[in-house]
Amino acid sequence: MRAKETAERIRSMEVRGAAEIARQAAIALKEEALAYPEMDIQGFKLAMNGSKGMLLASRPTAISLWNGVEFVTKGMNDVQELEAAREMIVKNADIFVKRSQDALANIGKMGAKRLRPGSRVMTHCNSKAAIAAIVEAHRQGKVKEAIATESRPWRQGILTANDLSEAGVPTTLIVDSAVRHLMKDIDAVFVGADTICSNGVLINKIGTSQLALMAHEARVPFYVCAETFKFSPKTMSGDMVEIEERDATEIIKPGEVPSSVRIFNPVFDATPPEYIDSIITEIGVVPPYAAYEIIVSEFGQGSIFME
Ligand code: RUB
Repeated sequence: MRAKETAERIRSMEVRGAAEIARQAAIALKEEALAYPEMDIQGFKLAMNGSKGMLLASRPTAISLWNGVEFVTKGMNDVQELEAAREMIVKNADIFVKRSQDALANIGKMGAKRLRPGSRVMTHCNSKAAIAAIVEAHRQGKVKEAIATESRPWRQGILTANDLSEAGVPTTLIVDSAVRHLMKDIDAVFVGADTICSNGVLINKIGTSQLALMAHEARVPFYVCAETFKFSPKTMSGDMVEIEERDATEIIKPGEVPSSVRIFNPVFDATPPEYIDSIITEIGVVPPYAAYEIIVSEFGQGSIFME
């Protein structure tokens, strides 16, 4: 699928989840590179930069999208020959997609080690990385029950309940406001990440910080399952993460409240590192305070000099 259509599918959330939007953006850039009809390298670079801009504008919060398109187009401006540039984009996109898929298996294996047999685990929203850990732990006979939060307003918890039960995991679906009521009986919480900042702050689906606070209060370990491309080099250069706000129609139907009532629909929130026990990445289990080192090792010290 080409960039314009992919950007629209990401904006409308037909394609969603931080890793999946990054993968689809990488594939779209590959398609654009393959479809470029003319012979001039300058036109190719302009077209690729246009596609990149369109994809980046589709959703603002997940750094995976930015890391994905940067990975695919890295070095393009130094190439002087069209076929070499095309080949490079295609190769980079294939590498990114494969690495991101392989990462899930590692995260699953490492995440599963954090559980003992008979565990009850909770998850929020619909994170393929968190689900990988729960499903692997279940395969090892460690999961007694998984609890999926509904995740209003978009209700990604329904997707999670389906994913988990399809994998054979005994699953319970709860409304978000039932989290504290259940927390005392939970052995671990696994969530995903849209962005991990250089100071260890986690940005994930709205409500994640409430889960973390309640887990902290109940002394329940809180784990973040995140591929290294969820870490943000941009925050290392001081950038703030933009929290996406979506349409009021995701929360209410027309006429349910007077038009004087403001509807506010922020869809991500920030969890401080002190509520996070570990971040489970494909290269190891690390404390949130290691975010800076992960960014330097994965993206290079030079990444802080970006615009
Ligand atoms: C999805 C969400 C997920 C992360 C991680 O939000 O917050 O927890 O993106 O997902 P939305 P994954 O539905 O608004 O995209 O582990 O699959 O990358």
